[in-house]
Amino acid sequence: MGKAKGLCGGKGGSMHLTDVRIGAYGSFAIVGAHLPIAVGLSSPRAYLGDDAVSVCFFGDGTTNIGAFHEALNLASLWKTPTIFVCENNRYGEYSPQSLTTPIERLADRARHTRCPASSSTATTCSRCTPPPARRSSGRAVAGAPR
Ligand SMILES: Cc1ncc(C[n+]2csc(CCOP(=O)(O)OP(=O)(O)O)c2C)c(N)n1
Ligand SMILES: [Mg+2]
Repeated sequence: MGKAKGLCGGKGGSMHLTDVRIGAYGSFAIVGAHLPIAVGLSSPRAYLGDDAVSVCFFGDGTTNIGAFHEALNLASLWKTPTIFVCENNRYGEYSPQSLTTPIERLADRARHTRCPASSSTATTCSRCTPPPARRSSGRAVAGAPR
């Protein structure tokens, strides 16, 4: 059931959450479709000179989608302040990572584009040392050409 007072006025589910007033530019039913959009949205930030970054979240299965690799490629080439957060629950729908993905450590997928990447097994950011969100944010801002 959709909620009339919900984010999308009851017209979309969890894959269509958008509220541009708070900077939530969309989740989409096509796995990985939001990643190039996040890069595109963060691209002008580099020229505006502020410290804002785009943060996009996705799952382990999404790293097998072409849009993931395209997004990393452009983010690295243009040095956009984009943070890619992969939440690895080791499954894409019903398929375990071992049946769909030839590598174990998914952060390695960033290597071929030279995007700096790190992994953590902590389930809350405050337990990570050093906090990867803060470290990634610093990198993203530093990478942006001013
Ligand atoms: C292009 C595309 N292919 C297939 C699907 C069907 N689908 C929806 S969620 C999903 C699995 C996504 O797995 P993962 O990225 O690991 O995210 P998780 O749900 O585990 O957080 C799939 C294959 C889809 N929505 N879009
Ligand atoms: Mg998953």
